[in-house]
Amino acid sequence: MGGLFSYFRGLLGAREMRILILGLDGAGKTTILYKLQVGEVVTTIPTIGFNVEQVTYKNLKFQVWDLGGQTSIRPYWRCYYGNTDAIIYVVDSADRDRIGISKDELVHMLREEELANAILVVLANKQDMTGCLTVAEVHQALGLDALRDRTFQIFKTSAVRGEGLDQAMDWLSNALQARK
Ligand code: G3D
Ligand code: MG
Repeated sequence: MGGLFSYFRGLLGAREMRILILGLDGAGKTTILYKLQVGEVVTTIPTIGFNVEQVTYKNLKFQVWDLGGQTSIRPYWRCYYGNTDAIIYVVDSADRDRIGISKDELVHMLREEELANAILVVLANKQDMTGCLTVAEVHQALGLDALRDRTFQIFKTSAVRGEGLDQAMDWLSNALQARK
């Protein structure tokens, strides 16, 4: 069984679980996917400029795409929201210029009715880079204090070093099992 799925083995055989991995382009989503040794990643292109990376293992499905950019493709995202159990939101902590855009995209996403019950994991990624925002600063910049009625946790990670991913996936797995 692949690395990623070993975190979630307690959820195998349960109902289908769907997890979205989202964030601006360059945040580190694809790096995280491969770091977690997911096995085969299938990329589909439902419409121009909108790649979805998908990994499935038994009843667990992970889907990844980039937020930001063209607003014209937003309506297509909805096709992927349904029955989402969790969102892993990846932030480039070194990208001070776009942290505001990242916040806006997150807020926009969380307003979606179909995502109302999704657990949220925020990964303040690229913590290995000098001058990056601290996890507290990312928390603040994303306005996470304003979250209500949402099971969520933020973690500091360095995808390239493989740091912090264990803790985040363990927490998520436990949170998902708690509501299984
Ligand atoms: P995305 O899938 O969210 O668009 P990627 O992002 O996973 O493609 O990562 C974008 C770039 O950021 C990659 O560099 C990748 O190596 C780098 N990156 C991802 N995570 C980290 C991290 O934790 N620390 C640092 N320093 N870099 C990271 P390239 O050069 O290949 O574009
Ligand atoms: Mg990518």
